[in-house]
Amino acid sequence: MTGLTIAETANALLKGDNYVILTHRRPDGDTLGSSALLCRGLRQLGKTAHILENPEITPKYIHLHQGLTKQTVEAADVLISTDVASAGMLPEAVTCLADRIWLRIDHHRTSEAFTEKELVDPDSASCGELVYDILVQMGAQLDVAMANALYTAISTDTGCFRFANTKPHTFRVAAACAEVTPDIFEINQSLFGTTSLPRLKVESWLLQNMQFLSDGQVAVCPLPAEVERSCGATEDDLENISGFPRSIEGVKIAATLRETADGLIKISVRAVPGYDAGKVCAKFGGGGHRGAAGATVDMSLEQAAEAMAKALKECIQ
Ligand SMILES: [Mn+2]
Repeated sequence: MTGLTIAETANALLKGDNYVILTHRRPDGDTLGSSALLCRGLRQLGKTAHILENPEITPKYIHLHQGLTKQTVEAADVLISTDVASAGMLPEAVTCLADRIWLRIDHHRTSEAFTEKELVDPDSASCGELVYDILVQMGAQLDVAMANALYTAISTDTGCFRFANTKPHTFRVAAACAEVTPDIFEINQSLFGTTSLPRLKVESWLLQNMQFLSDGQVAVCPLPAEVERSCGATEDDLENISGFPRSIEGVKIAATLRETADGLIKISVRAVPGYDAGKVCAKFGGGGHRGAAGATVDMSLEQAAEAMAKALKECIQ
């Protein structure tokens, strides 16, 4: 593995062609937005570029990839991943492609090198900002579609510029988007200004069933799949549901646990500055950022909730 600078990444991309971009499973605004930005930027510069179709993309974000995807990877394709911290984060059907990734662009702190080349900056709030810096270096110009994809990436990974990862650079890149697109208000309104009824029902259930520990500094929220179903909640409705317990006054670190379709438990931990969600999740074989991290465990929902309660209480002491 070679760690690249922005300039070296730009040069390497300018030399090559026939790019296919991979995104992560349970795709969020950052992996989808940064891949769309990269694909459009490469095309603007005369390259052949596609995004490999992600079967888990949700209706809320599907417009970002419209006209950019293809369904298979050919032998001559050069693979790039955006916002992918490990081979295990790739969608199940394409984990076999991990060995073929030529360049990984990412910002996960606990990530491990697994590709030929990588540009990883854990201080960057979003992967989208890194892709933007690379494209600027390559001579690309933001157009409206690129600005909308980029703004989606950075606003979702910063909780609309509220999380502790938000840097001066984040605002500068957001300003560059606002210079180009008339859609900032509309994107904010759709991503942050409205809440679906199923989401409110789930939040209300969580409020009545979550466990508060360590004098209310820790919250543990096991969310049975049956509750999600009965509330009529989709993945779009539940995006960032793990941020909900942490938003309660006094909570320093919180875990939300969901049952996956294959019988495992997906844990998401959110922490305020001074506490390390990534460290907690690493104990369970996962990882992520200080403020937001995750792990998947093979336990029952109750067992996993108990284990998390113990781990979170320890990290408060
Ligand atoms: Mn990200």
